[in-house]
Amino acid sequence: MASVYEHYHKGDINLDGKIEVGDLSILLHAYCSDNEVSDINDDGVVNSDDVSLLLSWYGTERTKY
Ligand SMILES: [Ca+2]
Ligand SMILES: [Ca+2]
Repeated sequence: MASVYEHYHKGDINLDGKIEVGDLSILLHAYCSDNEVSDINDDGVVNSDDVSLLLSWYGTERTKY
């Protein structure tokens, strides 16, 4: 799969086209795990770095990257 798709997929975890509370909720539930979908920056762990990345996109639409 193309990396642009992965990038889009990473931020919009629940795939509804927007970065919003649903994505944040999924990410926080996966906090400290190695959940691949919630590991936005791909460093192998879900932590504050991923949360801050998601928050930096919060409210934006991710229908296209
Ligand atoms: Ca979403
Ligand atoms: Ca991470």
